[in-house]
Amino acid sequence: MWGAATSSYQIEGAWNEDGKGESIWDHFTHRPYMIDNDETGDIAADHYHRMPADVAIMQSLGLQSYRFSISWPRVLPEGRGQVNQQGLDFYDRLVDQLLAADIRPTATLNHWDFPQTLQDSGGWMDRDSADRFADYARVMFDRLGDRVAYWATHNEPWVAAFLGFAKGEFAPGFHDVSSAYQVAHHLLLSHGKAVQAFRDGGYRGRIGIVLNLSSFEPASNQAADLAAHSRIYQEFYNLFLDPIYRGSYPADLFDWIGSHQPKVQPGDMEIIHQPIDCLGINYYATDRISYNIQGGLLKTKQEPVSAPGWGKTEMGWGVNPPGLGGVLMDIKSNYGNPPVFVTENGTAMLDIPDETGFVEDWGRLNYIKEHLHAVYNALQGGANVKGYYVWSLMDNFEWARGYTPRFGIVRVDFSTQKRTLKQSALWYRQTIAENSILI
Ligand code: PNW
Repeated sequence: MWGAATSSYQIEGAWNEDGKGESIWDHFTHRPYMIDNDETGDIAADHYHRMPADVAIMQSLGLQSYRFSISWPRVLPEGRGQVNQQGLDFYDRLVDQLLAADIRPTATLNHWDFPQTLQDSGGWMDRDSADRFADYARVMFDRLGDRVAYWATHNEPWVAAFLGFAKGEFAPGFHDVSSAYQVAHHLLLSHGKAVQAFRDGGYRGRIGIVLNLSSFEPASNQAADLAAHSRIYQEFYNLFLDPIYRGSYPADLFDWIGSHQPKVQPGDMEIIHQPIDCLGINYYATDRISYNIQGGLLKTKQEPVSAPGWGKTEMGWGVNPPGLGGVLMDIKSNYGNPPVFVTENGTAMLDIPDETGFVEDWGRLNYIKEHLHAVYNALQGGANVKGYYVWSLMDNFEWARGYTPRFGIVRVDFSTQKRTLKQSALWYRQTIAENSILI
């Protein structure tokens, strides 16, 4: 299944229209110096007002599925209680337009734009957030559950917990590593409760979670580097995959972090350990891991790895297509070969438009092509890959980096909101049409 992905805060704009409540990303971006050039998602790609035209672009590309996310405070302005009918209607129309265009909707419930009202009373650090999330999930299942093909509870809980609560680079911008582990636990607990609600309601479609699974290589075969690699692997993989697939947290990592361990109540692990239908994997890059005395709680250093001939992207990330194959084979071997989707893969490279707005983005095109070869190889190796989504359908608000890094296969001129297909989009359209990786 060929697709493309976006997220609500990164494209919608209309941050305070039609009854929408404030999200932690609205709040964070409105504080000075939190984002490059003090940019915000107030308008973003104006998708909230241009949705029908954007779906027409998807249809022209021949997308078979579109992965979007739902803004929780657009639907529940206070995070709980009163439903904002206009917000709910927007997603209802989006789903209907997608189906009319023969595009399967894949909806993510939390791509980080959490309600500020709930943040003010403790947010994800508060255990109650898990029940609030399940209530919100139920509202969405009730309205869209008859038409959405795939649901994801959370997008990249590691990023939400650690960049949001330990490193402070993302909203809500806290610096407290203990909170990050507690938030990770509450995100998992809320995931389990939402899956339970989904099963109890007997809705159509399937449900899972999306994780950011980079590939990690130890810098050497010395014991200190191997142990450092193991800690990083446990933090990004086992911390989330083990509770879901095995019902336990990684013991070695928990010994290492000691007093930073989250509080877990009896019964929590059973709630988290629910069967899920599929796993979403976001893959961008590979990092080389070494032991480093100054490397934070885990005492590690991460350095980007690039395959021969590739430099670094606009994000400073390396490019290593075989890494994606490695991740897919890893999940196959260690977690019982579940159905997986590559729910994000793509790159920000310097785009230089011509006077019509067209971009010959051969670098991005080659990036996508080589990663598709890696997916193909993993399929040949028996990995259960069901689909691939390019990140991203269109240029958008790249979080703390604002509008400078552009990930789209469709260019957005943010001064006019004009959309122009890039070379990579033309190539992707043909690849989808022929169901084969074009050289
Ligand atoms: C993912 N990191 O985010 C997100 O799901 C997207 O919203 C985002 O636009 C995309 O990747 C590109 O960045 C990440 O620093 C952001 O490790 C940062 C990191 C990882 C993933």
